[in-house]
Amino acid sequence: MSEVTAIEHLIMSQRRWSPHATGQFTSLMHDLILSAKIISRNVNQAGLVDILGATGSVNVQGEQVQKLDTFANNTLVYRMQTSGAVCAVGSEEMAEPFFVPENEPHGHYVIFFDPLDGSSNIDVGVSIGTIFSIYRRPDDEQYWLLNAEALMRPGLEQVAAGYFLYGSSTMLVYSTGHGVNGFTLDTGIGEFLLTHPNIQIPRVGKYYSTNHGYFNYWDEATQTAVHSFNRPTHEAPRSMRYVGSLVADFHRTLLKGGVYLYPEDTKHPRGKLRLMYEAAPMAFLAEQAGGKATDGRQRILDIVPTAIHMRTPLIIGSADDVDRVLDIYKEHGKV
Ligand code: AHM
Ligand code: MG
Repeated sequence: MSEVTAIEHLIMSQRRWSPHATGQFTSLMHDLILSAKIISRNVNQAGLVDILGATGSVNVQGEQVQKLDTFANNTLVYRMQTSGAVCAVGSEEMAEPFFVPENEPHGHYVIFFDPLDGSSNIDVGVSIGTIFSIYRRPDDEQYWLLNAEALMRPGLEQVAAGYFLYGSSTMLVYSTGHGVNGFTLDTGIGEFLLTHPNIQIPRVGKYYSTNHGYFNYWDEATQTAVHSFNRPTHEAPRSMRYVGSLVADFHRTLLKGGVYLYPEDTKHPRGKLRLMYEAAPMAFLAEQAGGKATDGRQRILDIVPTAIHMRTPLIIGSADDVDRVLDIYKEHGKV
């Protein structure tokens, strides 16, 4: 136990390396981690909701029971808003970003999150997660000029990104642009401990991951790309894994390698996933771990958002597997 590294210790020691650090990022991460611990506790009790009181009613403590995704959003927004480190917050659960009033404690960070990704999986006990993406407000930007448009920055400008996975254990995987580290929550001591230092995604993976049910909605290029994994001519077919929670599917892809595809299809002409709080943070992690992320035409991190809730196709994972999809797209004249 004496040799373990706790996340808060790591963040503090990294702060000492940066002479200009103001402590705002440390404060932001502290409040983000606290939010995730609170969400994780509630996710673990999700199955008890029926006996403790259904959504919308009052539980035995006399508290209003909220839907878990609303609860996760409220927890994160409140913690970020009061952290003193943040000037704006964008969330999948909010139509418009929230701007911390200038006369209240605020800092120069902007955070976007998907508070509870994969929430359709809650009722069936499957892993879900919280995804976050952090930007720094340019110092020369006038506070009163801050509006939704000013927040639409390409993913390559992220200063940090990551996710919390609420699975068989609760994990935090994040990067500040110097590689990717993974931490596991030790519930006994309430700390995230470094369990996966310097994660590197294998160049080629064991799995491919996509919603096969949409096969007939895909264009020929995507159908051919997927067939190259499950009906290859010169190698054994890959195993398919698809949970339907981006955090869980990406986490497996990051650790074991392979490719995750949520392409555009006739039902989702621009893809389903959201650029700013799903695709961009995962792309940041994938690249930091030596992998790739594309929408099929361009690098995800280069896309300049045109709307806070903009959707994008996503092909992400091992560099060689993503390249294989892009090569097939090129052969079909898609790129
Ligand atoms: P959500 O943010 O409403 O939970 O939706 C996003 C989820 C992703 O986690 C997952 O990869 C995808 O939707 C699954 O979609 P589908 O059911 O179409 O395969
Ligand atoms: Mg989501």
